[in-house]
Amino acid sequence: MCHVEIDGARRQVPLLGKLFETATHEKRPLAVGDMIELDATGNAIDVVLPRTSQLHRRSAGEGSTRAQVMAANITLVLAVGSVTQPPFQSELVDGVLAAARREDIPAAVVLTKADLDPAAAERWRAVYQGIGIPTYVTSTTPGAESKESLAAVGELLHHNRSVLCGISGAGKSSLLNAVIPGSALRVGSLNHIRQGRHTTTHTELVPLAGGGHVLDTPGVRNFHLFHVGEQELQFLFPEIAALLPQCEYRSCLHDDEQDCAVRAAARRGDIAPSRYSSYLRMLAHARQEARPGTKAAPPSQRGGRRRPPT
Ligand SMILES: Nc1nc2c(ncn2[C@@H]2O[C@H](COP(=O)(O)OP(=O)(O)OP(=O)(O)O)[C@@H](O)[C@H]2O)c(=O)[nH]1
Ligand SMILES: [Mg+2]
Ligand SMILES: [Zn+2]
Repeated sequence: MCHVEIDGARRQVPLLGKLFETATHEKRPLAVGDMIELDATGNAIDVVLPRTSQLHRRSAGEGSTRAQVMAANITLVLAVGSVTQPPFQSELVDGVLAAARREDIPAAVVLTKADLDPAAAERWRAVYQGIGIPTYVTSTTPGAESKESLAAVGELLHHNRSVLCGISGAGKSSLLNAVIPGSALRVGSLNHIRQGRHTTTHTELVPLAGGGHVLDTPGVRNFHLFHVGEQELQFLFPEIAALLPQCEYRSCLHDDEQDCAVRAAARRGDIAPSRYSSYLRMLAHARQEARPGTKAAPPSQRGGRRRPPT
């Protein structure tokens, strides 16, 4: 059964069995945000229309080879992370940003709970603004609301079909409640969240009174890209992509190669340590996926030098 919106009204409609028969790499035939057509009886989903965009990751569970489409037909990805309680998880945020970039979907970062640690919020804001990602620092605590940034996030949501991605307890539902009057999504107690219980248990597409739609998702623990090639990954980090022409080896993957401009920039602090470490971890994942149980070839076997040694 799926909840669908038809001519502004919500209905529950079953999927026709044939939609499960076509073999794809996806775990489910339908994702939140999909546009559908009903069959002739008007009582079952017959066709899933082609998507304009999709945000997908490797489906959770060890050894899973299928993709989980978190959201379809979206125009904006918001990576949401609390600056503390729970601690900011840069690898997850960086994974979400890389996935959005891979699908050409504009993305922004929302740093929540700034009231609890304004200095940490400022540090992370600098990291993401530094690579050209619009970043919003928010607090929804009554009496300490960040009115301006909440208004800016609201404005963004009203012009998009957005999806919010972040770990459980990051404050996604609280954020939506604060920027969208009357949305009244359930907000969790941190005690429950610490015990591993999610407050939001399914992804819901919420139509906004002032225009736009937003997808509130249950928290994700990790965000592994689906089948990303180790050579592709570097292009999903804009600050790394910008330095590629300066690396000694054309096929440099920027981990243990000599004369690597990316490593040098990371050492100087021109690339944020958290971003570089996210890249290295994602690279390790990509390698493992490509060649389970093996280590990558050393740089000397990975293609020629870009320029003669000086
Ligand atoms: N201090 C402070 N606490 C916040 C803020 N935003 C949210 N919280 C608290 O953080 C907890 C989790 O908030 P939720 O909005 O339920 O988090 P969520 O990301 O929707 O969680 P899931 O639905 O489980 O994925 C609640 O106790 C909120 O009151 C904030 O800006 N400041
Ligand atoms: Mg929630
Ligand atoms: Zn390099």
